[in-house]
Amino acid sequence: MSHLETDDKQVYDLVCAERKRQQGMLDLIASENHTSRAVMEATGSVFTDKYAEGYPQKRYYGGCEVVDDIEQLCIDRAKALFGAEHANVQPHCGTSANMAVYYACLQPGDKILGMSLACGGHLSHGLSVNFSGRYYTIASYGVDEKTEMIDMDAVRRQALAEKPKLIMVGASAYPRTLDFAGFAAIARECGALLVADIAHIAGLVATALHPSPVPHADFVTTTTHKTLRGPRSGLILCKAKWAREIDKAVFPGLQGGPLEHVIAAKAVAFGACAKPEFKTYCRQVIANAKALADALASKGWRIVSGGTDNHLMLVDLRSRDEDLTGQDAQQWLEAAGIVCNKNKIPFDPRSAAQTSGMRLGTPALTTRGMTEPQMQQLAGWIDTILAARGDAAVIARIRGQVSELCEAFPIPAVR
Ligand code: DSN
Repeated sequence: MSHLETDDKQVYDLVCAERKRQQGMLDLIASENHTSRAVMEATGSVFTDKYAEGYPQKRYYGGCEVVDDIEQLCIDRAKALFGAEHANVQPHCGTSANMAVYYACLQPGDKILGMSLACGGHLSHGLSVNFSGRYYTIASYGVDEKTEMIDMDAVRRQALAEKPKLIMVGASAYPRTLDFAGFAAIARECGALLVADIAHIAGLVATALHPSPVPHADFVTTTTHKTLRGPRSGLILCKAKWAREIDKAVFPGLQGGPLEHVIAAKAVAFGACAKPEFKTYCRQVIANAKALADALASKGWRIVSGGTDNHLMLVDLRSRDEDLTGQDAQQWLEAAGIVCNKNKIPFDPRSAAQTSGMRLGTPALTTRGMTEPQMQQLAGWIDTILAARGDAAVIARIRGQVSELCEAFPIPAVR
């Protein structure tokens, strides 16, 4: 980054500081990952200069012959990766992908049945302060109080009673396999459209390590920067019959010029996801999550729903210490170089600012090459820090060990 260093030392120094922070800490935020140098190079490419409102071969600007090729390549790779009939690669993020789907097939006031944020859903699935809760009528399903898993019979009963126009399946903090075929049957029975938001599990879906919603759902939305390990962005897949409506909803409905540099980077990521080594990576993501969950459980930390089927877990902090909040846990672990996020657990009596849980995910650590032995080590450190209630000497000792582990497993940006 010699040009950045010469032209704007202040920004250069901040980029270096962030790279150093990422390299020196263990990222257990379930929605984050470390991209390859190739993805970063595409993101930082000359495509950032180009206006390309419209779609390949139908643009409102001249000079689009090369962006047409890159966007078409990205579309083709997305369709092939997921076996989808149509792909729109222009949404800037997962929320804008969901917004475009609603815009394409709903009228303001129509009813959406989605998973509540309190039980693991997402803001854009109907939270009152989000656009989704403001412009649509929302009904929410949660998880069963005993199993902490989605009860498909309860969802069916609710769907038949609420008669939503659209059912949303997908979550930000749900550690179990989603029954897309079951949701599709419910949607058919009550005459609703089905949207699957696979933002968290897209990599696992692309590698057939989680059942795919593509054959079942009218629309599939995702981010591209979590388990897919691409740039920070979004994607919509849909049946061919919805292609025109979706494309119109994204542009000119909700967005202007697409970010062709990010689309180029998505093409790189989708290309990488189609390689056998990506499936090996995703297998290890799941194996690491299981190893970490098992190791924490063996130390007496209750894992919500009793375990994990995917890349993340929720830890009920009350199981070892009634007074321990997610806020405290996040702060103490971060001081030791372990970054995660506080998270409400189902039926949590505490607020979202405090929480009784923390969410841990393994995509980023697995990208660094970590496997089960490192997960055991990590569980030990987490247990020790939380048991010591953030004791400064304990944190300082473990911070040193975390730094050594980080050095042994560099992030792609410093390899
Ligand atoms: N905010 C993201 C997460 O952390 O799960 C979801 O979009």
